Amino acid sequence: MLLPPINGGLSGTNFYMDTVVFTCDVGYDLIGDPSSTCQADRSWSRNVPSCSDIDECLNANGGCDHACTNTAGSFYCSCVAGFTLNEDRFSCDDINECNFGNGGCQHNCHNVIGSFQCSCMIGYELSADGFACCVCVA
Ligand SMILES: [Ca+2]
Repeated sequence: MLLPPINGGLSGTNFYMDTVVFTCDVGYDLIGDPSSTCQADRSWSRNVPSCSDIDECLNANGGCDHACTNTAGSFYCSCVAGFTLNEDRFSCDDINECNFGNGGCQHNCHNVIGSFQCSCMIGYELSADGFACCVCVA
């Protein structure tokens, strides 16, 4: 009896004139002949095909907003810094850092797409760390 290709399967029996049909798992392309027939001399008419991983990222970036990473049998999307992957696993939304501990800003936090900025109340100056506010020393 033939063995199925790696990452695939087969159906059928190995009696004379029987045809075995090969399939590949989701995320794999079948390379070769999809079926083989048992012949009178007990050999098979075709070689077992192989199952090759589909690089989903090559086609329209896999549908990902930002980064697409191909994996064996699948792929996944990820987002650049400052963005979070939505529940649809494809699209990326800006993270409003100001909603989390005021973004670490001592006074005011301003969300911008992909980032955020701190600012200080009148009479204060933003310190070099970009978060703390200090009294202006002229
Ligand atoms: Ca893949």
